Parts: sequence; C-alpha cells; structure tokens
Amino acid sequence: MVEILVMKAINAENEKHARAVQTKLRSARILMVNMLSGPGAGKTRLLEQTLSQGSSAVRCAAIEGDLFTDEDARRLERFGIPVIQLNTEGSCHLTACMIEAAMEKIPLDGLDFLFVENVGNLVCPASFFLGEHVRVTLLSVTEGNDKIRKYPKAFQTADCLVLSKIDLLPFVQFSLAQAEEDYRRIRAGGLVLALSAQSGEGIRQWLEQLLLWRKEVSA
Ligand SMILES: Nc1nc2c(ncn2[C@@H]2O[C@H](COP(=O)(O)OP(=O)(O)OP(=O)(O)O)[C@@H](O)[C@H]2O)c(=O)[nH]1
Ligand SMILES: [Mg+2]
Repeated sequence: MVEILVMKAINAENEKHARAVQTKLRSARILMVNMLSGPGAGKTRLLEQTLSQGSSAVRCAAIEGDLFTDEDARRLERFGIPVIQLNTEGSCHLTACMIEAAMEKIPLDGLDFLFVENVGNLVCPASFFLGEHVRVTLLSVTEGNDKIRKYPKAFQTADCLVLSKIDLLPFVQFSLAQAEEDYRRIRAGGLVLALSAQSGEGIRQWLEQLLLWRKEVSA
C-alpha cells in the first residue's frame, strides 16, 4: 500500500517536470524523440547514422542516459552537436526532471531535434514520460521474437517500433512479420520501421519519418 502511494507521488512529480519540458520545447519548436530499447539494441549506432546521413541544414542535440560512463556522448560529440551525458549511477531510467536540468545546458535556439537516448532497459523507462513528442522503441533481431510479448509496455507506449540490425537476419531466427503483428496487437496505428545502421538499409525511411514528425510539431 505504502509503495503504491510512493509510486504515485513520483509519477505526479515526473508529470510536472514533463509539462515544463513540453512548454520549453513548444516555444522553441523543437521535436523531442525519446529512444528506448534493451541494452545494445543499437540506439547510439542509429543516432550516429542519423547524424552522419541527415541533412546538414537540420540542427540536432542529444541527451544520453546511462548508468555510468560518457562513452555514448563521446560517440555523438564527434558529429559536432551539443551532447549532454546523464549518469543515473544505478537508476534504470531517465526522468523528466533530469531532462529539464540537461536542457538548461543545451542552446535551444535554432534547434530542430532533441534526441534522448534512454537507459538501455525494456522495463522502467516505459513508465516515465519525459515530455517527448515521439517515443521510439528499438528491438534488434538478435533479441528474439518473444520480447514484445514479454515486455509489452515499452512497445505499447511507443509511437514507432524500430526493428534494428536487419543485416543479421540471415544468421538468427527472427520474424519481422511476427514482431510487427505482436506490436500492432498492443499498439494500433503504430509505425514499424525495419533498418540496419550497419548496411544502411531502411535509414532513408527513418530520416524521412523524422522530418515528417518535425513538420507536424512545427505546423
Ligand atoms: N550488425 C549490426 N550491428 C549493429 C547495428 N546497430 C548497432 N550494432 C552494434 O550493436 C552494438 C550495440 O550498439 P549500440 O548502438 O551501442 O547500442 P545501444 O542501444 O546504444 O546500447 P546501450 O546504450 O548500451 O543501451 C555495437 O557493437 C554496434 O556496433 C546494426 O544495424 N547491425
Ligand atoms: Mg547507447
């Protein structure tokens, strides 16, 4: 009983900060994408591809969430964008309060996209709204077809399912059709993209979709 009350208090506090993040994003006309996945599904690699292949006219920044290390932030810094690394030191998800603090350190003027890479975890990040416009959950083909059924909330709350590492399909047992079916069962109308950050397959569609989302926000 007590735990339920504590959880409610945490969520109410998180909502307050998420609303503050939204207000900031709205006035600066920035699209925020919250990226979720289990550890190693390819979030940072996809962001690297996005930054290297995307239009140079588009201005991006990123907030990286990890328990420890600044390795992911350093991978993205090479592209010359503002990057903030958040270390949760044990906590398994980012909160809107953390995002609000990180945004203080990012020059928002003229920015088009703010990418947030959440802590690699298919459970907790799903419960914390960060103020994002779009939530993308990645599932790599090496993780197995049971994951959407076992960890439904991370996929049910996702506006877009990215099936990643499809270059590895010849080497693993994974059905893209099954994954799409499982996702659609819990998230009607959700978007599904299959891609490989390694071979580049599907990256063009991903970049086009990002621009479409951006257009919707600035309309
Ligand atoms: N073959 C193949 N490997 C990939 C692909 N995308 C990522 N990888 C590899 O998968 C590993 C993990 O990729 P990351 O991008 O670091 O994964 P992540 O989701 O950011 O991981 P965390 O931040 O630890 O949760 C790295 O060795 C990548 O090079 C892909 O499309 N194909
Ligand atoms: Mg990463």
